[in-house]
Amino acid sequence: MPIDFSGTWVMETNDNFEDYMKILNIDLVTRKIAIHLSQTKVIIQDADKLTIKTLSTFRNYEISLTIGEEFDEYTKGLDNRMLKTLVNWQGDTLVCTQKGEKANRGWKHWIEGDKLHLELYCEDVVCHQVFRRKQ
Ligand code: VLZ
Repeated sequence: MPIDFSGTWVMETNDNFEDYMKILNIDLVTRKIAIHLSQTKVIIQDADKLTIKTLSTFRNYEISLTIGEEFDEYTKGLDNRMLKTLVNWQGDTLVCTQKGEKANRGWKHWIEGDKLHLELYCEDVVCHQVFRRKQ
């Protein structure tokens, strides 16, 4: 029985997000805005179905997927690329691979205590974000 990521999670730290945006070729003006945003994750997990909403005052981003099934992801409002995306369990960690123009792209979500962790990676860049559960 895998753990449940469902809930609303508020950003506490966002390490190296600037380099992650740079490696995705996000323009300077957008980066200047996005670096200061508090992001909120709203996750709805229902058996093997997953919806992850990333909310901010500037831009929102949402994906819905079935764990273990590859889907087409269009990163609209982020770097606007087409990806072949696959999310799987690796123990209690959700591991995502995003195949496309950029090498070694993906992310991992895991929970430690009352904190939700997210590692976003692309090429040799890793961004680490931590969220706390909203009561
Ligand atoms: O999250 O891939 O939780 O999609 C940043 C929104 C969203 C703020 C970053 C505006 C998406 C940025 C991170 C403008 C450039 C991501 C996945 C894992 C789910």
